[in-house]
Amino acid sequence: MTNLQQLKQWILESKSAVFFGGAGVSTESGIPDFRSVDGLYHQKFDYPPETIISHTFYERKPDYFFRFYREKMLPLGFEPNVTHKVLARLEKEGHLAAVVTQNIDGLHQKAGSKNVYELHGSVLRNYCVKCGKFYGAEVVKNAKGVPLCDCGGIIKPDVVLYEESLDQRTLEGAVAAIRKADLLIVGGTSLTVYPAAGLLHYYRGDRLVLINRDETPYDSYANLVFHEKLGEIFSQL
Ligand code: CNA
Repeated sequence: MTNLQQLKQWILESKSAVFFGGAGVSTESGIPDFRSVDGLYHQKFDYPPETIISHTFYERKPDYFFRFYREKMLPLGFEPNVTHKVLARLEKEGHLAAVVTQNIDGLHQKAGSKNVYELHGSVLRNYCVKCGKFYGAEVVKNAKGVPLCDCGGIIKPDVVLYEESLDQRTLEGAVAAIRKADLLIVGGTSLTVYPAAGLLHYYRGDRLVLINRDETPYDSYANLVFHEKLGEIFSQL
């Protein structure tokens, strides 16, 4: 049996699979990831991206933060690709219980997935830090400089910055789904950003599948490894 046949069989047999993904899930929609050669980390800025996307930097230089955020982190106008769509279908068919994602682009929901744990938040949700009023992404996109609420407070994207902690309820939901999973498919993530990458350790089963173009520190833990593009695998599922 080939690895692909094995994966297909495991999916068919599964009733509580979880897909755990990262930026590589959306590169085939045209959104660059952070660490590939053509990703964000290889472009030139005055500061490294980790510095700009940190809470300290956001507090100290909000105008610079929002300039970078608008230009590089606000993925609006993109469409789900085959991986997002097949995952939504597998949920409908009763094989997939949840998607746990490090992405902030909202494309899983756009593809139809219902049970999505967004570990790092979403650019589609934005709140005034003073009065809590909700704003969509367009207001942030179209603001000149720092986006401001009617009350004068800063409109902050509901995105987890470096130095900020993950939302506790989201984290607990993701952990519970992974604990219960009879199949865990991990894809499009370098598995280097913590605590997200550590969630893999909650999986108890022996059907851990890793689909990533580049090698990851967890390759040796997996029961099946594909060093291929997600689209190539998912278009065959
Ligand atoms: P990463 O560290 O950039 O790693 C991405 C991984 O995906 C790399 O190992 C690539 O080899 C792999 N990859 C890229 N394209 C494909 C593909 N088509 N098929 C298979 N593998 C592919 O990204 P992580 O998600 O691991 O890092 C976590 C960060 C990135 C999170 O905080 C995200 O919020 C953040 N991020 C999100 C987006 C988004 O929302 N679309 C975009 C860029 C960065």
